[in-house]
Amino acid sequence: MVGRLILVLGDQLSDDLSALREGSKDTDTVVMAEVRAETDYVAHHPRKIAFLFAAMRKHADHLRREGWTVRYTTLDDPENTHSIPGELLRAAHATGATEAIGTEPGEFRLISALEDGPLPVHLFPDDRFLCDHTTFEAWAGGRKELRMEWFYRDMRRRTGLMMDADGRPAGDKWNYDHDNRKPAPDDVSDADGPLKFEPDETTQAVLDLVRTTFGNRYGSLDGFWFATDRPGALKALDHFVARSLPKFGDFQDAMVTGAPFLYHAILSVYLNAGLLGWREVCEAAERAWKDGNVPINAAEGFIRQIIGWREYIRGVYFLEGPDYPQRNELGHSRDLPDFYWTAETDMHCVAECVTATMEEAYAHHIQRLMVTGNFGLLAGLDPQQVSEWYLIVYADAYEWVESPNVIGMSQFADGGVVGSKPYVSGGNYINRMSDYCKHCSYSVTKKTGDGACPFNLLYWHFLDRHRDRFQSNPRMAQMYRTWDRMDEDRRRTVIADGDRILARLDAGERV
Ligand code: FAD
Ligand code: DLZ
Ligand code: SF4
Repeated sequence: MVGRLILVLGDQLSDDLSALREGSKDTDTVVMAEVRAETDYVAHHPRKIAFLFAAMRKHADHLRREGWTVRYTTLDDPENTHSIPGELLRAAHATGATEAIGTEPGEFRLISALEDGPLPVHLFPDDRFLCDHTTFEAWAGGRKELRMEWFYRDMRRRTGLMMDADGRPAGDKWNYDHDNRKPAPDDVSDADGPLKFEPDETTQAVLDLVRTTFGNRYGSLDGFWFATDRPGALKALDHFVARSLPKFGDFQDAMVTGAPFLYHAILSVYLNAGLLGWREVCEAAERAWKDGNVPINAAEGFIRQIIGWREYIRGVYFLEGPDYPQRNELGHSRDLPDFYWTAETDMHCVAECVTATMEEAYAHHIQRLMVTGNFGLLAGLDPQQVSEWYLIVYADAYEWVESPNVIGMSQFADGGVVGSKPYVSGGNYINRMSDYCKHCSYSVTKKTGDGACPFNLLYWHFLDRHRDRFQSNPRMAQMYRTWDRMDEDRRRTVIADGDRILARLDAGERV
């Protein structure tokens, strides 16, 4: 009997995958492929490609050990058609299969390519998430605003995570974010960072292939340390819970020069590829809190990121539809400055975040939101160019999660679906949460003139140029009152200085 093909994509490396559950080990063939269509739809960071290829190869071996027949195409296979539909068709010719099944990809581009390809693929829902599309639509339906906090509370009730028996949240508070805003600690070092893994033979072969093929691209492969299989990802989870989670809550928003990881989980890369699942990760945090090893604000804060933010962001992507990544509600059109690729800027905060990103394909949330994202929004950068940058540079970036975070949360290009107000700040916020300003050639206390922090200038410039849209937003009224209280000369100087910074950006001059 001729079986079907079961497509497993690079970010579907989970044992409990809907397409595998629907398939048969006796008759079906799993198809996995390293293809240029996926490595090149944006020029992904080589570290991300290396991570995925090594993890894909090991997962293929794992599936074979589990009794599956797996047809795996490597990037350097001379017969490789270099597209997922092409590889499915080739597999169909080789096996005689006339049907293919798969799990819904996390990107509209690939969903259409599979549905409209030469061998149509029947897609099953990706149920590795807590909230399916129908549940999210039902939650969103009829609401004026899609606030994450309300969604999160539903997810807490639904999972029972950190809930008392009487249906109340543990500690009688849903959200401990207020306790999670401590500035950078003095004594932090990378010793507190993630568990690092020596590349084994499979990973080394992939690193050689990626270096040869993508060596000219932006991003470094040196010192590659990601786990590339599930046992490694589980060790990384244990390490995070024991070493960093106790302090995760307190220092979640802090930024320190030379310490890119602080007490963050560095688990999104594994979660998004399918090496870890949301439930086991949340249960590990809950257990650590119940055992008294982790304070409540840390466990709650972490669980909120996973069953709150992560699920909410995915819900928004699929609810809003394929045009979402193209939105540009504020009409921003400035080109992405070169320093996003080179780190060659006098703004120490930006240079730090971009350098860490080049080296690690990682930056933590506040660096992404309040440094590189904040600058993009203040400077009026084209949100599609900003979004493409984020999709390229981070090892955890896939469109379902990257796009609502960038187009929505960070650039306000969705007009307020994800956030009720734009995440903008002047240099003061960065100064409070980091040691960056101490090492900067700009002065964070200087509000105008030579050497004034560009974030300070562009903050007011942004508010002024978008007054019509934002001045009636109650959450921004205070900012406009402060601006309006400044004397007119000062306001004129700020705008002129802001114009000068923007003109320098446009001229490609160093900022
Ligand atoms: P931690 O800070 O330790 O958080 C724990 C986990 O919570 C993460 O592993 C992640 O799975 C989840 N999480 C937290 N916040 C979010 C969020 N807003 N959306 C989704 N999951 C979240 N996350 C991605 O996974 N991929 C992206 O491409 C991505 N792009 C982003 C772009 C911008 C502009 C911003 C502001 C945020 C982005 N995020 C993205 C969210 C967040 O920054 C990363 O999930 C986080 O930095 C990953 O590192 P960590 O594992 O150390 O996370
Ligand atoms: C990101 C990525 C890359 C770089 N390469 C591959 C690949 O060669 N083969 C594959 O199956 N998947 C790859 N991926 C992941 C896909 O791009 C991902 O499945 C879609 O973007 C949907 O999330
Ligand atoms: Fe960044 Fe301004 Fe601080 Fe410099 S002074 S590090 S540009 S916030």
